[in-house]
Amino acid sequence: MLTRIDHVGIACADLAASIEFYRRTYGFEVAHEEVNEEQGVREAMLRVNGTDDGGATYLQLLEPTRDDSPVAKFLARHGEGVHHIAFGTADVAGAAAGIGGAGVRVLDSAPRRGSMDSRIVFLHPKDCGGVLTELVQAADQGRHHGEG
Ligand code: MC0
Repeated sequence: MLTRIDHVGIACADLAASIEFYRRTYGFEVAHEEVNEEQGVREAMLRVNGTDDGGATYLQLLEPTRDDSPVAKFLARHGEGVHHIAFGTADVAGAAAGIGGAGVRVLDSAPRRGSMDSRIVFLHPKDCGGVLTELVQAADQGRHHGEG
């Protein structure tokens, strides 16, 4: 059902400075940048392996765009660091239904738009051993499964 690690989300206070750290220190380059107003983040996806066709693994650097956003709250409470882990699936709604049926709180009643037009659902960290967990269906995985 969950077939790979799609990305690790990392909360940062200054996106440009974090991008520069990952470039200078590890040689990772930005594959994609966008603002997601619904989630309150400005984000950069740094590809670690694979290609941008639904099979890659990324580091996702997240800077809050507003003070009441989840990432702003996380930074205020914990400081910079790992914010969530995201598992890739070909069927995010089905995976969420299965996991929710096992008693884990699913935070989104329907998939929302994530990075690069993916479809995403979050699971409550308190039901996942303290790890905010995201399920991701990449845009082209939907097409493979006839969902446009
Ligand atoms: C909060 N908690 C976390 C956490 N955020 N624990 C681990 N990892 C995190 N990231 C813990 C707090 O420490 C606290 O525990 C408890 O959860 C309640 O936290 P809170 O600060 O009072 O905040 P709530 O309850 O209002 O909201 C927490 C919740 C929320 C996880 C439900 O942040 C949420 O719905 N997150 C999902 C959306 C999201 O994070 N979006 C940003 C990334 P204690 O023990 O101290 O009480 S968007 C994204 O990543 C997209 C664009 C993408 O991937 O494509």
